[in-house]
Amino acid sequence: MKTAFHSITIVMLIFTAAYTTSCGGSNDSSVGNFQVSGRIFYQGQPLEGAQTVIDGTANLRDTTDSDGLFTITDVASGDHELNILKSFGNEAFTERSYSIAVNNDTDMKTLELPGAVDLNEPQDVGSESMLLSWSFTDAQDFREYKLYRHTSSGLDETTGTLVHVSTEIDAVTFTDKDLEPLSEYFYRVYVMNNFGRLGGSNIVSATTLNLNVIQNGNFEQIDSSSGFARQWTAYGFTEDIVMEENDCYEGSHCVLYDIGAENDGREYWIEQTDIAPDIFVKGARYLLSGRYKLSGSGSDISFYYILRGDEDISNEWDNTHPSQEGVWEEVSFEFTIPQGESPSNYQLMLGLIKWTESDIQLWIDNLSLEK
Ligand SMILES: [Ca+2]
Repeated sequence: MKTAFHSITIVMLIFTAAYTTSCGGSNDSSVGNFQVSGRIFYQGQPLEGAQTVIDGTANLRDTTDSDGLFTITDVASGDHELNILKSFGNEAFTERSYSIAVNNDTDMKTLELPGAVDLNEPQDVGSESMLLSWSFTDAQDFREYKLYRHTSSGLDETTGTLVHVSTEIDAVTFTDKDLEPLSEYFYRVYVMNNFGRLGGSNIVSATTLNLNVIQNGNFEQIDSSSGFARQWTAYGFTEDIVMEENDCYEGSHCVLYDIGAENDGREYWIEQTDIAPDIFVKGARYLLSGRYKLSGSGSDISFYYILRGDEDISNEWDNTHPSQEGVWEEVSFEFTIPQGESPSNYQLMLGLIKWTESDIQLWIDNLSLEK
């Protein structure tokens, strides 16, 4: 990069030298007698519709024609900054600024704008992170990429939050972390040189996924020593709670309560402990849901759940009568995490009570607990 900076410094000095006058800079933008002209190229072609402006002054501006030509008149002698900017339909833009010194009509000849950077649609979108990537700039005076994030599409350097700076021209990916679940985020990358912006990308957005508080809620990960689903513990009449590989709702593992007639009135539980306390947002509403399938004549069962911190936070039960035996159905509960609770961890228990004296089989799969 040192070599590139060095050569750009020389280029800028040549520009300055070529247009510097002996009388030196007054930085006076008041009306003068000179004109500044040039021809602008983009990716090897004359660029139409580029806005050129001197010192940001309203009456010292022009837009390039179909041959890429511009002429700004009434320029006073002295040092000025010429800014060239081209906006594209997708909100991407490319720009470059030149320091110029004027003491007569000045033709800047051929000026090339760097290619606008394409920001790709976010990938690997999770509940709290997503991966951003963009195309390389072709600007030889590249200094850094600056990636900004915002919660709406009105995204620029002032409204956005700077989340990443990369000074390597080929370092064009970044995983943004610590995002909120179920939230939409917008991104834009700016390309900078030592003097300012060289362009801005299009704006992309994505919505983060729900945060599933439950680990291994689909029971697909099996502990090799116990043979039971990882993160889960069965208790109560554990000999009747087994892992099943056939006819699961999804994947090749689910939990089967295989209960004989003599077990009427007994309780069967699986639990997940050590749920990190910071995973819940206090005051937020959560949905606990899962799939179940019941067979046997016992259509009268109750699901229970208990969410426990230092003490029970929420518990409910649901008498379930599946509309059709042997068909997967959904069960769900909603609850709110109360304010003021600060347990060291949470514990979630899911239970079953059978009321009738009959053989039943109950499969459960795809448990989730989402904000
Ligand atoms: Ca499963």
